[in-house]
Amino acid sequence: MSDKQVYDASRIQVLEGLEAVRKRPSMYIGSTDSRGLHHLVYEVVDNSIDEALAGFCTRIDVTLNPDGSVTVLDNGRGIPIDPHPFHKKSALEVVMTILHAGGKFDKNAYKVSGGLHGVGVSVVNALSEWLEVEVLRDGKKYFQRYIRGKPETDVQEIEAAQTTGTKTTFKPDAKIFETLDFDYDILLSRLRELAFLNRGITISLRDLRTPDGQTETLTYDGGIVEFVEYLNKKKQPLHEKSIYFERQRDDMIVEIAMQYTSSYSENVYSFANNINTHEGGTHIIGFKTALTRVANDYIKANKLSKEDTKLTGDDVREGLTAIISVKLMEPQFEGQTKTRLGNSDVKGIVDSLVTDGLAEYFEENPRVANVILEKALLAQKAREAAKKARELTRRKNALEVSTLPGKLADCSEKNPKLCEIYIVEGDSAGGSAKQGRDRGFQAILPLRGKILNVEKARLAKILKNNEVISLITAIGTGVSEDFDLESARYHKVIIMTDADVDGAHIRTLLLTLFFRYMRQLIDAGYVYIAQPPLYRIKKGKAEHYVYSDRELDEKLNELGEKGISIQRYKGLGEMNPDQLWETTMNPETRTLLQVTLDDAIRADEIFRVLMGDEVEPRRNFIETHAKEVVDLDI
Ligand code: 0RA
Repeated sequence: MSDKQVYDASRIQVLEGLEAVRKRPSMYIGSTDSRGLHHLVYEVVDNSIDEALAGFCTRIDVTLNPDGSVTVLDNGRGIPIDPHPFHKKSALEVVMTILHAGGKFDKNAYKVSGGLHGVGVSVVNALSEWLEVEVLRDGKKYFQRYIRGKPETDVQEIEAAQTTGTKTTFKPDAKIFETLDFDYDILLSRLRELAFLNRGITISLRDLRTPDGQTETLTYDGGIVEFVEYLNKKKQPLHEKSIYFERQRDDMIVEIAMQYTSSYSENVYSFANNINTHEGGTHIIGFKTALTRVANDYIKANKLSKEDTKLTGDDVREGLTAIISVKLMEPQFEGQTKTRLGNSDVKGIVDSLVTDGLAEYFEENPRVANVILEKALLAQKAREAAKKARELTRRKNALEVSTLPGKLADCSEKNPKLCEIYIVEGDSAGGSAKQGRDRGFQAILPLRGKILNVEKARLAKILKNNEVISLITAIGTGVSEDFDLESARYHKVIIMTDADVDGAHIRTLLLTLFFRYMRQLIDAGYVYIAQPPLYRIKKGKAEHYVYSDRELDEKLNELGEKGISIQRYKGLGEMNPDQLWETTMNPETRTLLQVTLDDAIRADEIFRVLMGDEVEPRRNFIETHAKEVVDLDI
């Protein structure tokens, strides 16, 4: 893009004030739920990360304040405060109050933010009840405060300063957001990701809402090499050091770190400009193509297999943990969730980097090469064995509906877009659900007992489990390489389990199965968790259902405590069919939680810790996250 175009584009956007952002916040930050709320922090931090990538900032401190505001402090050059040539106001004010004005002054800045984020800090300002910014520059401290995006005064020079930097504090607007509650763990995992992806930068998170001011400081001099080792912390690596390649070409930097473990799953994550490209893209394609080719070439050249074997990509990636991180000037983000990298030149660059780098690594480390490729050859044999088992669960054509599981109470509607399936734990809850449902579009599949833990077994074994077979057959898509989203028989797959230990366990088992073998189902937004009520409150003839202990307290306060009866639901089976319909299944009144892969790594960690072999990390995890997972059988 030429400078002229940049100038014109920003002129057009000036017409659109911050009012537009307040009118349609979701257009700018995706949503106004918890996700959107956290997005505000990422947006501000991204600007400091850009300053770090430009080589001027080494430290970013994020603080959660007791009043619900958040402070982001960096030691960069400070946002310029001089008058902006076009707007005739302080550059700082322009950045803070005009849409898409961020970073336009400095043509030389290595500005990589984009895609999901990169909407600009003015969006954060517009969606904040108030925002205060302090800039340290040229030996002075400057200050400006805004209310819902509007400056209270001009930029003020308040005192002398020795250092440089930018400090932004904002309080998200309760008129915009459904929740104002920042989650320490969600922020920590994103900040940790950023610290891994941008080696050497120090990022801290401090929570002043807690009495002890919980703090974490993250610096990873090893960058994504440490990231891979962190992800493999609870696994058994097949080689001690992770393999690392890096290449810089023109304006692009490509980095790859990889390490094999004894596990059966694949954990390959890709990033473009620090954004997790869940949907993949040209960098991932380049990586996978090269990896498979190098592996097959090595097997052939070194006669590791008697037969004329050809490993597939899945074989070569079994047990692989890898991070592919690219940084480039004009990323093209495509796909449903704008998380697929589209830049076509990236593929070849990544391919040649992996081809050269890995071939050389294998030559220099023949013992490691052998261990890795032996595992891939085993995976290939297992895959052949799984093929037969899988064919049994593959979707049959419409005439063969008799192959659907006997326990499935299907719906009459044939258009998958309109169909829902409730996966229900146990026969008694299944019975209530069958009676309570709208059989027009709601199907019920009761599961008996626990499904198999997919984290501990290869696919061949998993596909012998009856509960898993019923589930996969009912959903219709198949699994793994055979997965076909178009064949989904329902566009809502709803997990409905009890609000107790067993329920939490079954839910996690199901999510693990989806995550590992039907991930596109989650990507497509088809997977949901039903929210049954915890209590029923009766006062006179009026009935109220509440979904949490906090809500119970609020409701009791509201109603006054006289003449009230409270029923606690221990399981779905205790509700009669009408109640179950009204509280949990009726689209008019129910709440469904959509399962997203917003943070696949976080999900993966939870799955791994909760489902893997090692008891110790699982116990630790449960102790620190007791409120989220309740408990599981350890
Ligand atoms: C453009 C130019 C310059 C600094 C920045 C942007 C900048 C922006 C942010 C946002 C958060 N922290 C930041 N730090 C710096 C400075 C150009 C110059 O000094 O010549």
